[in-house]
Amino acid sequence: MPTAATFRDIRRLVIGMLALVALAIAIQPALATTPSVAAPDTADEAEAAAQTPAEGQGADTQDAAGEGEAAYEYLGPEWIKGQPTSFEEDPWKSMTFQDQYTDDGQYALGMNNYILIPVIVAISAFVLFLLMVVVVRYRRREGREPSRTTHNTLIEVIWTIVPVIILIVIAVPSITLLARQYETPPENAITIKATGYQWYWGYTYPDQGGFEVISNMLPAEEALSAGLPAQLAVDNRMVVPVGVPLRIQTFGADVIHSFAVPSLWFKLDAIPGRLNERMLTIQEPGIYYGQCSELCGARHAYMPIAIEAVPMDRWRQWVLSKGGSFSEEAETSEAADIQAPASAAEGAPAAGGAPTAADDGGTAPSVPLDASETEGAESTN
Ligand SMILES: [Cu+2]
Repeated sequence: MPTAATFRDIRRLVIGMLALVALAIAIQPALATTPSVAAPDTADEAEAAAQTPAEGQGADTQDAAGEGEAAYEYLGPEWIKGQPTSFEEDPWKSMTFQDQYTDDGQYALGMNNYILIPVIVAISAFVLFLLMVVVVRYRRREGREPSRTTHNTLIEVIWTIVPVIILIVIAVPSITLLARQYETPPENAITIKATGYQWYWGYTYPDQGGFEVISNMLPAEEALSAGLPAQLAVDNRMVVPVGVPLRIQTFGADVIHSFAVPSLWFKLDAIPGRLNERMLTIQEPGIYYGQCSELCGARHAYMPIAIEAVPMDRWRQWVLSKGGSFSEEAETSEAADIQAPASAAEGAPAAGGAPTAADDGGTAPSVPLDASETEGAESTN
């Protein structure tokens, strides 16, 4: 017979477990890791990236978008990495996630494969097993007295603790993933603004002169004859540098669209009057397909997304071929000036201080700037 004291013990146990869950949730932001890919160091990085050239680009690989653009050659169909798999092609792969080409995507896929699926399978199998035991063992039989057993402290403690442990095991990686997805792009991330229109995408590069590339779906015959997937191939891809942090901004020009690329673990709504932003770092050069994922009208199904990730030097070629420009050289030399101790000489404006204080040169403090102050000053520009 369970006593009142036993119930008090159980209650204390449950409260303790809840506190543990709360703690696990609270420490999550601290566990969120920083991106493994370093920020681009312009020249050096471009050189390094150039050493992994996009091989296998024959004359037959030019994209339908290539007309008239000298210098830049688009990646061919052999570079397609992010696209759905048909059941005929590979039944198993057609039912699960696409291969992932970002850190977040691999983390999320790992969580699905090694935590969620095993937990789901184990619980389902256990419940099925219990159900079968009950059905077989306690079926109605002649002359059988029903059991009148109630309360079993050990079992009650177990069925409290085990679910709590399962929840913690799920909560820790889950909230870590959430925190990773909210990570702010570094200051020197390359900004690309994806604007959803009814019914196509526009990609603006504000750091490279603000040119916009309009991207429309290719007609099926045209795509297939180029060896590209119908319904996904576009006339102008969103070309980005690989391996460096990108600041992807989304915006809706008319109605709500959603910029979604499954193989990059990226989905962000494009909303009129609101600029959404998320960091994206692509690990490998390649072509990654996605689609508008917010029902946006009659041709919603015909506004695919195609991202082409290439080494930095090739990306710069592409930007130039589109009439874009680079002010990075100017920016970096400016930054170098600010970081040089000489700039802290008397009369120099105090970086990070209020602009007004810096203006009246005489009163500006001549305290040498430390690195953190310099960074702060840059970020306010
Ligand atoms: Cu749309």
